[in-house]
Amino acid sequence: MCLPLPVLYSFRRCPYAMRARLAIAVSGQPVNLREVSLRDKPDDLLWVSAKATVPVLVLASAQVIDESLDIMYWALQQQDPQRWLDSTLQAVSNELIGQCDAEFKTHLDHYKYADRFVQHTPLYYRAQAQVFLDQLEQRLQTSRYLLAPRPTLSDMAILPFVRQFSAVDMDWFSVEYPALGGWMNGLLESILFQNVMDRYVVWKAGDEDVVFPRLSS
Ligand SMILES: N[C@@H](CCC(=O)N[C@@H](CS)C(=O)NCC(=O)O)C(=O)O
Repeated sequence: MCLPLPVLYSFRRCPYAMRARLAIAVSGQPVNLREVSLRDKPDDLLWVSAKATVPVLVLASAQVIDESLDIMYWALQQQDPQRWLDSTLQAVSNELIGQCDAEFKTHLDHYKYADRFVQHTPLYYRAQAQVFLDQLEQRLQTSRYLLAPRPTLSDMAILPFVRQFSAVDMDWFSVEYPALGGWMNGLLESILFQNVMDRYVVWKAGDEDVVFPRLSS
């Protein structure tokens, strides 16, 4: 008997959901995707995860995984055809992703929504975020990807956040971060990234299941 597919509650533009979808897509493990409106979250999501952030993955066993990095690990543990997981890189990978999710994400939000954080100017917040980005730029001077000559977990976990940062002022970003910009654009142009940015209509209870990734893509 076939087990039902895991259910992924997702939001297309959320960087955490993007990283989860990247790992799910590369793993080849299909899921039923439920696109969520953050302003009107479905009860089914609130029931399985009281903290009600996306992404959330509900396995056939009813186990709930509600942290994006844990979803990435789960997917890659099913299958990791591009070897994103590399135990020799795990410590440095955790460190880099940890910095992204803590300090950098905070500075990024302040920079992106500077009109809501008027204690400082946008350029102040941008300079704070740059501490992390400078580190990435430096790594990419000597390595094609952040930790290896091929993409690994940290590239894919960090990419959606660099993308968000770059979009605030793309002209400035491209000049300031040539290596990081090249790295980002190469990954954004990949079929994999394009697949994870497919559009899904907002799910509501009773809707038919929609499989991610789409077979045609
Ligand atoms: N630590 C969580 C963070 C997820 C998160 O904050 N997602 C945002 C959307 S990008 C969210 O769901 N926010 C709740 C809301 O907007 O109501 C993870 O890594 O999955």
